[in-house]
Amino acid sequence: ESLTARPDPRRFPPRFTWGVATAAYQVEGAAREDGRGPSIWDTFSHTPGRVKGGDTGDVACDHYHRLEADLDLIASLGVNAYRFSVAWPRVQPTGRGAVNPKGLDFYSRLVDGLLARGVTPWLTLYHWDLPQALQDTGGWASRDTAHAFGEYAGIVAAGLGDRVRHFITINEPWCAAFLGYGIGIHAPGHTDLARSYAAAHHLLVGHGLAVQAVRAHAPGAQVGITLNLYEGYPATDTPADRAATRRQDGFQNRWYLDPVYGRGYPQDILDLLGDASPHAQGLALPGDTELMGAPTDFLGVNMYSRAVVEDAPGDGWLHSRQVRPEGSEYTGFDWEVAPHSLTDLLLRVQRDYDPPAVYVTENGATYPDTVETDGTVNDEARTRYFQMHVAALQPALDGGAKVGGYFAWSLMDNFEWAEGYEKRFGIVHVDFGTQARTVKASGRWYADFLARTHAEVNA
Ligand code: GBH
Repeated sequence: ESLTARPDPRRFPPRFTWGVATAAYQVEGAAREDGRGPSIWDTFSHTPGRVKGGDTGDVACDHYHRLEADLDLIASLGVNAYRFSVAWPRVQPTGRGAVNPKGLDFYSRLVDGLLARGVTPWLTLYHWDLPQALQDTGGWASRDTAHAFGEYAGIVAAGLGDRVRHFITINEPWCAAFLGYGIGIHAPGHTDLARSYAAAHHLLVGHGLAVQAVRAHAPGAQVGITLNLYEGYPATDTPADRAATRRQDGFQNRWYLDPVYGRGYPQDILDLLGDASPHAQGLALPGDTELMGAPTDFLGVNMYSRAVVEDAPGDGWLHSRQVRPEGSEYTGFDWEVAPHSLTDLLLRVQRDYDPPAVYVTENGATYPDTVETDGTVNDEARTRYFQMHVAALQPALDGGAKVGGYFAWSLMDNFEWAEGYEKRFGIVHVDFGTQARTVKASGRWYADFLARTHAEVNA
């Protein structure tokens, strides 16, 4: 496939959403200020050995204290949307009960600051920072957490819904469930397959309850969920590898897409899971299929790479394995650069689920950046990554995918979860010693591209 494509700014629809994205724990810092309670990521990052270099989100990008300057930075890029997440433990320090007004006020100021600069806020309710008090009573493995999440969603929708018109319930339930409860590389760090499926189920139930709460407290707002999806390709064109790819797709993609679109869980994966399935564990209650399938206004898709899959009999319960194709380009996580798979993915999702709209809510790449002596960061590889993936939206739009927008991950370098500060995804460089922000070449390219988009549209 061609890795040289450049997007044509004139070919995007006039009202296309162009944004940048962040998440609360990754950028805010101020972990103990203004009444914020501890989250599972505070606990996890302060547990020795969990995060590379012992890094924590205590300070991160200090965004909490640099709000006005960061708002100016966002506006300077020329984006028309900003995706951020609300830290649940700022709003409800223990995940339940009374609202902490100072916590909600931070997001109110953020929203007002965006609107004053002509930038549309896209608010994610949950990007992994569960209040620790809720983990102490079982976390997402407990159904009570889903109900608490629904109440919290109602609080945020009531408090900000007069100005926020786009809500994302949950960011990447696969990561929260599988990385957090299945393989334990994310908070809360458990390693139990059955518990990861309990968590996934309650995340999806929580999503449904949050959709209902947003509908009730922010009438007319758009609400959806963000899934991390990987299009799958068989390593060889054999029935065994095709079947393995289908299993991988069921585990990674359909397990979430099917319930969100009202179909309940895919039967092939239920069969493979056996005792670990939500049904076998007695967790799927009457009405859950409808709840998880509560109608949404859009699907958020986070896409970074693709999956090339081979049959691997005896390898775990999925009997499949991802392979690393030779001759491909890779980013700093050793993820294959596969922009064509974004086109395939968007067309496939439209064909199979027919969402009313799809937004790429994250896409980006990590590379080891070099700061030049003049202070610039010439991140050519990241720039090309963005160019190719934005270009990959065009054939998807032409083929009928209802793509409404695109958000670059990330506005700025930040706390990259278990990788700490070593892996940089920003289009703006952050010096974590001085907190100086410097727009990278990729950021300058994005701003220039967006300026041409608007210029052509308004011509
Ligand atoms: C997204 O997750 C997140 O929403 C965002 O917060 C994050 O910063 C961004 O991607 C970049 O990672 O063992 O090779 O899988 C995507 C899933 C989960 C991918 C953690 C990287 C660890 C490295 N991410 N994972 S790997």
